[in-house]
Amino acid sequence: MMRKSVCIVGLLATVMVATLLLSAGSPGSSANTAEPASAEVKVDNFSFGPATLTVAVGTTVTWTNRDDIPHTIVSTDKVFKSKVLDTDEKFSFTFSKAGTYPYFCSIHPKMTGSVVVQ
Ligand SMILES: [Cu+2]
Repeated sequence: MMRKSVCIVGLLATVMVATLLLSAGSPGSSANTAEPASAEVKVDNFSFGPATLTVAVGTTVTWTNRDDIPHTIVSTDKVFKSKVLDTDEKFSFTFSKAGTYPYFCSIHPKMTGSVVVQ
């Protein structure tokens, strides 16, 4: 009796180890989907929305000009700089280092925003 139950426990343990090995071995897509790889900032009505965006390291941020006036996205610390974006034009930048990245519109310098990368 005792021997049989030990045997079942051993079998269960073997199955569990095998399952763990199988799930660890497959290059799962679930591991990297926990944090968003992209984020959006809308440029509209002379402002950035959200004005402060917090993202994880490695995130690509895309600004889209929803205004009917041209704007630019220029990093205060010269990390990135867009061309003049007309209506519905986009600019993307991938943040590979943690930090705070303030930016502004060079046409309307009172338009400011920042991206916090952590
Ligand atoms: Cu502007």
